[in-house]
Amino acid sequence: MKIFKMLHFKTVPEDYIRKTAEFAQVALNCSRAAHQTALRGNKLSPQIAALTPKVRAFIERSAALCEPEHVHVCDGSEAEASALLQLMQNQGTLKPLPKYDNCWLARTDPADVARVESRTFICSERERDVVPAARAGQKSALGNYIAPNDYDKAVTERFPGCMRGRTMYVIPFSMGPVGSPLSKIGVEITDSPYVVYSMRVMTRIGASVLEALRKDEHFVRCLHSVGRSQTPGTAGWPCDPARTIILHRPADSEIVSYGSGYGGNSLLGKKCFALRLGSVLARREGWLAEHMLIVGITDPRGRKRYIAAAFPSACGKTNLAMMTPSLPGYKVECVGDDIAWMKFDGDGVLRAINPENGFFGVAPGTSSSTNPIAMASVFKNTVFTNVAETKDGGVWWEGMGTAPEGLTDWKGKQWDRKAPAAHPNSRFCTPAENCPIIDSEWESAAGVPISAILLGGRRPEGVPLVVEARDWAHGVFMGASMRSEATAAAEHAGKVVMHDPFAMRPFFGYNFGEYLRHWLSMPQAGRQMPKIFHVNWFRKDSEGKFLWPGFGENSRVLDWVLRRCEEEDCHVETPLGYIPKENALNTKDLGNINMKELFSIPKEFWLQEADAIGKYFKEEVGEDLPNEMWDQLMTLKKNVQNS
Ligand code: OXD
Ligand code: MN
Repeated sequence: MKIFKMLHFKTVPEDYIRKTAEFAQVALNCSRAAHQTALRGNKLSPQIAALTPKVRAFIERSAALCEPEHVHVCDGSEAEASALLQLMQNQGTLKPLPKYDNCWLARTDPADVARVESRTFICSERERDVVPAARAGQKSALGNYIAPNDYDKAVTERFPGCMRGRTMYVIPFSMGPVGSPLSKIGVEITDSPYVVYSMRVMTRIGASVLEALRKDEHFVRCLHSVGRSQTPGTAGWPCDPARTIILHRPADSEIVSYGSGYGGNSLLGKKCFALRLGSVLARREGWLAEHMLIVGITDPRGRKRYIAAAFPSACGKTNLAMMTPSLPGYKVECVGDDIAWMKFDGDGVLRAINPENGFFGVAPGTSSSTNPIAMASVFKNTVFTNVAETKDGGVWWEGMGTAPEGLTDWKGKQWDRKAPAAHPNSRFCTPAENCPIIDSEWESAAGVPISAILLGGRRPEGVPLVVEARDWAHGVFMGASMRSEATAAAEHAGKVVMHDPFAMRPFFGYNFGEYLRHWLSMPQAGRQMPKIFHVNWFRKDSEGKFLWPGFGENSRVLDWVLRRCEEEDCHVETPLGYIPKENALNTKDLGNINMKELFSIPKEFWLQEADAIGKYFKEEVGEDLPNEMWDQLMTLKKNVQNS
């Protein structure tokens, strides 16, 4: 086996931050001569020598495969961050946004702008581990399967020598507060300084994680390369879109990603680890890894409860996570905006942590009226990607207000107003600690107690504002039958309504039928089961106008949810589940709301919906679908027919 190349700068010189590019280069890359000397003497820097054997072996194998020029183990220090920023400015990946405090703008290659679901695969010995029975040997909407041989082939076709001439960064990271019993550790190897910098924001990285690894050696191996660019002119944003692939092998706790530098394709802690591998770990260990935000809500009497909520991307998840309630006396505090890891504790309480450390939020649509809290969070220590740039070194995106003159669009051209100035999936990457309403318990090692779970989607037609599930199994059925209009976060086009069970469709790490079985197994003696609700902020009237104002007014729905958690008798039964009793939803001072239409349950629509759900279950899941789900569907049909 080829000897791996490894070097590390041990202590950061005093003038590290002040020095320029040249210094950053030396600091991060070490000189070739020193490199050779170290190899000859077979000397490892103390930091590398101190790594656990498993981490060293991972670095060694990755370096032998990718043949980087240099290896740098990230310590998470401020000096390291400054050096990365300097390096990225030199390479043309980032530019400063002088209008704000330590904010940066990246423009990706226009071919590398979203998650590529069609190139995202899960590997296992048996296809059935990943793909439900109904789709055996075919393409599945619920998980792309790749066989071990093809997995290995995909790696060997892409990775050998892919980091030649580049630095290989090693990022030890923790998903969740370091040391929490609910947290997990990963090590991401990447050749992208943008990824390193973003991982600093989105996860906890560095020395404390290495320390934790000394106690428990298990970690998820994440290997990432932007690839050897085939496209000319992509120096600032190297990528290989034609050959992009994102691979997961849950049985080996391994993620391998090639060709894309953006978002969930490259920040491997997020969707790849926290959801795809996370869901497999959760099933194995008896907990839940979900695509859910977590918020704490305090009512006017000072009673506080936490809820988790699953919505597909771009359904206002970050807005709900940072809501400014319009109802007097209510307070919302944010624990997380995207992912929840939840486990029942010894007292039978479902406890949740946010495994992330930052927000990777969709910029367009965020404004001081839709999400003032996000706007108060993002203008410090933030990396913006693919937003438009203003003349005075600021940012702009659609939905932020009137476009100022002289905008540069996300492609770096003067904006001609013919297409959006900011890419619809442009993002801010912001530390969670910037959020003025971050919950005091957001880093609690024990997690926060969850009283209710909300499920939702963007449903312009037929689906009431809020419906409470009759019981847990009914709630699981609601999750299994979730649908929503497609979003810009992935490569789907148009506004089609897609099935997106539990908002997890692109993120299941294993057979969806088994996932449902896992959810159904949650109620056990002594456990306090959260109530489950389905919400839809997006219902429209016959003229295409929203029936509900949304945003801060959604606190009115949360108020009803909390009152239901207190077992208040403020509900009535419908064919779909419980909805608020007449006048039970607080609409005071809201003006003219057509409550009748907002809560109507059109018979024809629901018979069709039930058919569509049945078709989906049959064609996508088949015999792997738990019988309870068929029973629930029958109940729905019967209820609607009899209504
Ligand atoms: C996200 C997504 O980026 O769900 O959070 O796509
Ligand atoms: Mn998400």
